[in-house]
Amino acid sequence: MPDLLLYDHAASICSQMARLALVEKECHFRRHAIDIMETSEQFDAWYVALNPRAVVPTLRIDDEIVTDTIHIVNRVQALPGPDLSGDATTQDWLRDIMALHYGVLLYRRRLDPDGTTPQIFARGRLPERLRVDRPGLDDLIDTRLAGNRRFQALLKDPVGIEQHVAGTHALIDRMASALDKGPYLSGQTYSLADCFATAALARFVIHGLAEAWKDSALTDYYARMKSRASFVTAGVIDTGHERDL
Ligand SMILES: N[C@@H](CCC(=O)N[C@@H](CS)C(=O)NCC(=O)O)C(=O)O
Repeated sequence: MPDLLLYDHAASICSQMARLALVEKECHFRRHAIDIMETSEQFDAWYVALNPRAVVPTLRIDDEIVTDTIHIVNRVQALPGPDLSGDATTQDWLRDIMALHYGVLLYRRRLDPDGTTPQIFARGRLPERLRVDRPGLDDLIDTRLAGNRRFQALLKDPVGIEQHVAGTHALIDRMASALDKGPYLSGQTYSLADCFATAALARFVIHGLAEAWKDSALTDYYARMKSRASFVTAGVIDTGHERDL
């Protein structure tokens, strides 16, 4: 087995997906925590050299660097261990679960009674600080600032928010329907699709969306996913305050 090192952040949904894939693949791996919140270590030069988009997770496999969660879990699937490939729908599930805007689901609930979202404002200011603290990141910072402006504009648009929430409900319904065919999302055995679904459902629980599936097959499914040892070993989080995400 190669040497595996995952650069991740405990609460990040993408990191939880990658950890679930590694644990379910029965890989021994080490973790290097990247503080993406307080000290913004993802913008440190050494990390940007590994992951030019300055996001987590990143997987090092011996001397190979793999970025992007979908690439990471597919690369993990190619390692020796249980087959997590699922059926022909697996890659669609990975794409569609990843495509949801988890930030909208989080911030639409307005963290403060006065309607402000302090973390977003802080994150908006962060790139400006980085221009001074960590020079040489101008393109990355410009991209982040533009993304933050789009995000803040979206959060002021109730119709846009509603579209994202409706898209989430549609995906929840599709997951529930897929479970009519069998115990797992993609095929008759546990697969990468279940890694993504578990981390997403855990996040939906925190965002108050669990009501949406309470009468569906997802209730039993989520209980089964939670009872797998990987839920704890991979550090999947479905409790706590949104402010900590
Ligand atoms: N498409 C990327 C998205 C990764 C991503 O957005 N990661 C978040 C955590 S879930 C992150 O690192 N955020 C830090 C930041 O935006 O500065 C992937 O799949 O790896």
